Amino acid sequence: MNYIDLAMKRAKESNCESDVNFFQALKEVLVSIQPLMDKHPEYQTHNIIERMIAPNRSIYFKIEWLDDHNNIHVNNGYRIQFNNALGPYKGGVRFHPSVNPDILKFLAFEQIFKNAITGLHIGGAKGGADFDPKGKSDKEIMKFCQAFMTAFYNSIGSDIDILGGDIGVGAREVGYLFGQYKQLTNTYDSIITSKPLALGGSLGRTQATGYGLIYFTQKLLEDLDQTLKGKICTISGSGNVAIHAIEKLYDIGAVPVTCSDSRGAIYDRNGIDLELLKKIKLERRASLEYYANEKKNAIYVKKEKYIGGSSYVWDIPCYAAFPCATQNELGATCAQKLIDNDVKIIAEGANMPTSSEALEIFQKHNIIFAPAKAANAGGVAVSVLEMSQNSSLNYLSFGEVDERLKKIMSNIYLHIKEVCDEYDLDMDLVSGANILGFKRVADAMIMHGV
Ligand code: NDP
Ligand code: 2IT
Repeated sequence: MNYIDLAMKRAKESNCESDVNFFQALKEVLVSIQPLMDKHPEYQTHNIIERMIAPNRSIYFKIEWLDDHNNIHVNNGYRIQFNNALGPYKGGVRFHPSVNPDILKFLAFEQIFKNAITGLHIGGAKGGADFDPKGKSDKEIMKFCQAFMTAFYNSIGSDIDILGGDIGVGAREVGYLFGQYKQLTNTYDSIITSKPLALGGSLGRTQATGYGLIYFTQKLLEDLDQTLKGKICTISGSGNVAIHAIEKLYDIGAVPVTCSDSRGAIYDRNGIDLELLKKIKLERRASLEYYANEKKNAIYVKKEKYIGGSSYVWDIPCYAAFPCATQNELGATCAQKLIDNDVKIIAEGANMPTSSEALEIFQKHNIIFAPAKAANAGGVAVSVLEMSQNSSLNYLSFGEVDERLKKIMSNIYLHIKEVCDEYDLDMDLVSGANILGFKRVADAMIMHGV
């Protein structure tokens, strides 16, 4: 049995297989690094796979908090500090009822390679809680964030582990988390990014993931003598990533026609009304149903009406599709529909939004596929710019951050392409990204010694 098969077998035996999301992410990485392993037997000598696929530390904690009616609630909190070979742990925090150890383990595992691919010196981590921010008052959000931070603040630090935003955690939550850390430690230590500007946040961080996704896609298409200009694009989600991807698509002359949330999807054939979308999702934190109430030409389809459980977003013919909501939102049926409608490129804004079966279908049809690890790395990259501004006290303008983001996304593409050329992978950017990220972390682990 070869080394990779053996590592998979051991992972299964240690119950990884029941962590379905983690096992999916793990399998994708391990399958694609075979050419790297063939070329570098030293990774087997150093037993790198087995060492890399187990988290360094997993912290599980209880969060007790009081709602506005003085009822006491208990939630589960987690921080998975997966790998710090390249630098301090770094990764977002997710507040969503679906959060569990499996989901955070897959997110932290993906984060290791994404962070490595940026070329910046950060390790990989992820955290969160099974808390549902929907319907909570501002005071309840504050109370929850304070309790979350109190439960594990002594496990983080600006050169140990730096938190960030993710689903359900934006500038408001980051502000409360940071405030509580300051209160508990009497420091202004930069232990979290995506901070509000007034608390030392970076200009351009809010936009970075969505903008970076489009910069990456443009760079890749440029290489193929193609462009997004004038093209119909479909986007899922309507949060931070989706909204800023839509904004950048308009900037470059593309036509984004869909968005979605956890309750339904919108198709607006003339292009999504971005101002209205921002008003509904960012100001009112309301359902997309209001979009259709205000724009009579738009079609709103409730989730219960999706055919075969496949989001209505993927029924719409498009040149490029950008899944920007959540993991495994784009399954085999959606993939087949996109192909039947002649899609040319898929670029992942969310983390692992494409199921394994859907990815296989895209690969079989030679659809250009930009994996999340590369395509959505602009967010964490600008988080590192935020950390650097906090420590140097030298703050950048929006234009400076945006220029650096463009450069980072372009370099990510060029480095992945170099790996693809070196290993004869043509445009298999999934394998290229996995090999690039894995190699950087593996080399650092060897240098650290056992
Ligand atoms: P937000 O909380 O801002 O938005 C999430 C969006 O996805 C909302 O529209 C939400 O709907 C929708 N959504 C969430 N869960 C589900 C679900 N189970 N089914 C359908 N829709 C769902 O999060 P972000 O935009 O920040 O994150 C989106 C994705 O991008 C995630 O995968 C995240 O890990 C990834 N990502 C985020 C980065 C960042 O910088 N923020 C960086 C890199 C990746 P509703 O409004 O109804 O809740
Ligand atoms: O998945 C991700 O890269 C993020 N949620 C951003 C993490 C960060 O630390 O900015």
